[in-house]
Amino acid sequence: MKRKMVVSVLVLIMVVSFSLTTRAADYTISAGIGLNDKSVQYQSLQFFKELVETNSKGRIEVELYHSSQLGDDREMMEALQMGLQEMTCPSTAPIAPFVNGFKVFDLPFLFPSNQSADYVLDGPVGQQLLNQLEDIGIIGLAYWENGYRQLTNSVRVVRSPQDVKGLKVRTMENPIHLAAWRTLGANPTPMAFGELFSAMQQGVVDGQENPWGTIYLQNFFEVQNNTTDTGHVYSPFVLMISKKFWDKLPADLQTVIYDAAQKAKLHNRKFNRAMNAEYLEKLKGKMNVTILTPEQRVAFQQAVQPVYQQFADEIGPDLLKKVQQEIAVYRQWFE
Ligand code: TK8
Repeated sequence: MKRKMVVSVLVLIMVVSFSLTTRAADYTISAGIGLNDKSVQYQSLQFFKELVETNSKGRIEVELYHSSQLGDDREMMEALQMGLQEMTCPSTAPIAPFVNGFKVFDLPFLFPSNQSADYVLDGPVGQQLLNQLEDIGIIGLAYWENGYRQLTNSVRVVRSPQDVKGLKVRTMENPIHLAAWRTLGANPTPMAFGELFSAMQQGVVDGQENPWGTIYLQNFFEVQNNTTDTGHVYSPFVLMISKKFWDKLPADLQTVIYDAAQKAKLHNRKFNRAMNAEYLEKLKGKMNVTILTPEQRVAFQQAVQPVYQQFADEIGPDLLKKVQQEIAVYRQWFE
């Protein structure tokens, strides 16, 4: 009798633990990005996943997809709108065709530092733009960091706007980026990130622009031999989630996700900044790296200045002014 009881208790424990470990989560999040699994962005998503799965006590499961496995930035945003995919994290540039105000961040040489970008993005203007995503069926959770973009090309060393003339440069799918490169005399082509490597390899484009981490980790140096630290645009990422999915979640799980997004933002910015200088050093062994003097950078800045005039109305003069005022406040008090 006693022995029988021990056996049945053991069986019961086995059954319960089996059903606990195999029990599917209540909700599954598929999160996709364009960068590969070596990127800081992917590592930050892994941190996010761990927080969400732990803090939801397994009720939410997060599956990660890299290298445009689920589509490019625009396609993934459309999938979020339709509720076919739960999360993605595009640069703000491909968001601008969906929510106009995001164009403000595409203006060249807008943010003088990472910290001034944090100040604006985490402040009321940044939040107001995130809120506008709701109108297109998306919840904006947090700004992560892609970072300062640098030019690479396979034709010549670039030190001045003159050197850019005639270069076929791939840009993100964004009118201000196109206009800026046109103003410099380049021959820009918008293209999804997933097609970029082979386009460079096949000579469809001569060059592209992305942060050091992307240039290094995506092996762009294999098909590009020159790079210049133009730093012409600070590119934010937006971690976003489908509103269709969000609205189905109980409030406590929404809090778990929102909280993890903010903590992963800190992880993302910290490691992105820490790694940036290291990736630049590594590239020095693989490409001709040109570091501009302050005067040389000013030449680029002045050359693209007409883009501000050109797009002020489209962006909304009030929004632009507000962003510029916040940057000025940051510089006055924190630099
Ligand atoms: C990855 C993109 C990428 C961006 C680009 O999907 O397209 O050049 O900088 O990081 O978001």
